[in-house]
Amino acid sequence: MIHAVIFDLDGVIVDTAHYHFVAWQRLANELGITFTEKENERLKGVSRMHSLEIILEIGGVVLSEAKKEELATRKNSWFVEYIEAIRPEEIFKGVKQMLISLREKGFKVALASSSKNAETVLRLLEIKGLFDTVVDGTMIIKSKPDPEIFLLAANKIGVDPSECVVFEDAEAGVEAALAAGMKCVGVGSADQLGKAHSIVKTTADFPIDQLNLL
Ligand code: B16
Ligand code: MG
Repeated sequence: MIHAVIFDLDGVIVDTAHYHFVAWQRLANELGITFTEKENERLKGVSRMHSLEIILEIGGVVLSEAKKEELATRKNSWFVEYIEAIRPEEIFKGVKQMLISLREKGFKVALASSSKNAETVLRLLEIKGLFDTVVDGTMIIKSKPDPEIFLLAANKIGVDPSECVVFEDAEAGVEAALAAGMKCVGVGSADQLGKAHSIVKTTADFPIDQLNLL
């Protein structure tokens, strides 16, 4: 029996993935690295520093740890600037109602985002109160595809991993959910998310009365 639903944030609840891309591309441009939207797929769900390392690898650039810290901080300041304008209307269609319905039906609802900015985004979207627990990038050591973030979320709501369904838009996130022993609904295309138990175009396309059929 499924007792809990765990949501990723970027790309599942709101399109902050786009703001991440714009900020990373700005940094890549400064470094003389061509960074495309296709390559950006590799960054989804992974930590800030790991994202920077992927971009440097694409450009064949090697930098000191101190320089990498400086660049990651610069990218984050742009990202924070971009997301200041986020409004509740930007929540993907049907998702807010989905969160409300899940809790009405007795499911625990958790948020598990690799982002250290997740609290800010939830505040701007005015949906923090719809989650039983929020786990973000400030609370974990290993980011997705490691299962740590989902196992921590399950632990906090007191539900066994086998009774959780994860909604994820990133390949690394699907891998993390499966490694945690959870069911996973991929949000996006089968090319990247083929390992998920089910794939939908957008989060609210998944009928919640089918959670136990996954
Ligand atoms: P930050 P999610 C992830 O959020 C993003 O998908 C990923 O692209 C980003 O690098 C990561 O958060 C860290 O974000 O720099 O804000 O700490 O998809 O797990 O909600
Ligand atoms: Mg995501």
